[in-house]
Amino acid sequence: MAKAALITGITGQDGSYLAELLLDNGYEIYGLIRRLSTPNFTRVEHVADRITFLEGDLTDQSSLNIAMQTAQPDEVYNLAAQSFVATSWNQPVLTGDVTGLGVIRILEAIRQFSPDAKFYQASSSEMFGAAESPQNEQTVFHPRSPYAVAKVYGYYSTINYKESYNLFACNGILFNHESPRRGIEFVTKKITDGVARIHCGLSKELRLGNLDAKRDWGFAGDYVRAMWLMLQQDKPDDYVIATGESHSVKEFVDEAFSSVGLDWQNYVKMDERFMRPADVPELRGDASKAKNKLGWVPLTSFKELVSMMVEQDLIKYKKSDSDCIFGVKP
Ligand code: NDP
Ligand code: GDR
Repeated sequence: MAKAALITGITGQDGSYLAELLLDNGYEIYGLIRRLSTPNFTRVEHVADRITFLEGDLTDQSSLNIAMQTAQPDEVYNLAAQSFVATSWNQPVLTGDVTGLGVIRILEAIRQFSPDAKFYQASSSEMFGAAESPQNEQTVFHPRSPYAVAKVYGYYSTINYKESYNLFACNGILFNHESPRRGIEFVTKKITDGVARIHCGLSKELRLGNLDAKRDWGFAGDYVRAMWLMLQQDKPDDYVIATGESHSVKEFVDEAFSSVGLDWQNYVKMDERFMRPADVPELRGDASKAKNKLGWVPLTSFKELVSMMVEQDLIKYKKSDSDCIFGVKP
């Protein structure tokens, strides 16, 4: 019989790639979606007819209970979150509620209605924050944002429910992963979209914050494979997923502008509005445990990632190789 999976955050970047992977593996998929005045299926519309969507919200316990009872899943992937770090200073309470308490709510729904389901929690390298690089599963957390603090709560809740109720519950501690489907406010997508707009004459400049921050950037398509692998093991465990390489925002900018033959220094402007009250200087993960135990390695290089994203954004604005559509909005 086909396995059933419930994915929260299915309309997000990772949810869409994970849905594709699980469908390819013959799963029956249930996707939790929240009620919006304008439904947002952009990232999953190509597979929407193969997914059963269930209405629910991580802030609403009863909706999670109903979703769990309806789906009776073998596997639950909790990808939903208020995931934008910068917003977490403007909406710290909401971020704590969705990104932190939301994890306990979904664990409670599993405990009561589907205790044999295997659970994946989308934990984050942001939990390491100010800790020295490279970071692995033993590194002590030093979260630097309300988002990161909420993720630490979700991380320990996942371990606590495993220890208290013997649930099969895993944390994937994923470092930054990007793709052409990345939300526009995240720095990589903002840069590749900006490069495409400038290249097509739709913009003259790109305003950014801290160019010195370093991140370990991988490709989301590679990272959802690691999520799935964690739930195929005999025992639940926690894993760091990363490429092991870090690059500064400036290096990402340079690579993206160079790929269309432009010098970034002529276009990029520093803007205080995009600086954070407390930033994370460098994240660089050591994913040796995932390599040894899951057989997981990233397949996409930094250069391939940047060029994949720039290329997709150029297609969005270009009519042909030499022509750009004027006035198209991102
Ligand atoms: P996105 O921001 O692209 O997607 C977030 C998803 O959560 C969306 O589907 C969104 O729905 C949903 N959501 C938000 N609030 C609620 C709520 N109250 N109830 C139900 N659903 C909600 O995130 P990513 O795909 O990039 O990330 C997936 C997960 O992995 C997140 O938990 C993120 O924090 C974590 N993570 C991400 C990393 C990365 O580099 N991408 C790295 C490490 C961890 P809607 O479409 O309606 O807004
Ligand atoms: P991050 O991603 O905070 O690492 O969280 P983001 O792309 O937002 O920022 C990365 C770094 O770039 C610097 N930066 C800017 N960031 C944005 N968004 N906009 C700018 O203009 C800009 N200029 C410089 C930031 O200061 C930061 O240092 C992502 C999210 O996906 C989280 O959900 C996830 O948990 C972590 O990655 C791992």
